[in-house]
Amino acid sequence: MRKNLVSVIMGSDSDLPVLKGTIETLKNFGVGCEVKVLSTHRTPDDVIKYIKGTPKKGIKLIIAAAGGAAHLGGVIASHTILPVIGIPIETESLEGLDSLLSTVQMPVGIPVATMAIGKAGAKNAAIFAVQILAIEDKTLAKKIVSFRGKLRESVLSKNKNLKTKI
Ligand code: RP5
Repeated sequence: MRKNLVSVIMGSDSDLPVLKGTIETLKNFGVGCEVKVLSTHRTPDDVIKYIKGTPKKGIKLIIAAAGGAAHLGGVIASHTILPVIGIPIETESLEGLDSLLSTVQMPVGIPVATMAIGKAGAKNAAIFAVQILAIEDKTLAKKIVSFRGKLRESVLSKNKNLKTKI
């Protein structure tokens, strides 16, 4: 495992079951991450303090996950020039549409690269982070190419026994 290049921040530990997909995917690519629970609304000063310290630690990318009035990604993006990837967490009341809109609808100048709601978004956030790091890292680029190859094989293999299912 290399040094921590990615910071994974979630608004609450109740987000952890979804974020496990992010952490595990980064681990599978051999990318180390620092994981934090920090809330824009419940710990606003601590979010800013932590974010200000990330460049010194060698962090290159921030992944921010939050649900409901999900301001975490946007607030983080306003306090750093590191790229921020947002994961909208599914909610009971609005199924995560609230989280999606709060994360994605950023004003011009302060973007948050917003993924899909929930588990798919959580895994894609990690893959997207690896793809960004792969621009300058040939080993990671090879791993992404091999990952894509496996995806292809897994889809095509479904054709083998298709006749017995229809
Ligand atoms: C957000 O509020 C968190 O990201 C979480 O998705 C949601 C609910 O938090 P808890 O009330 O479960 O702590 O800030």
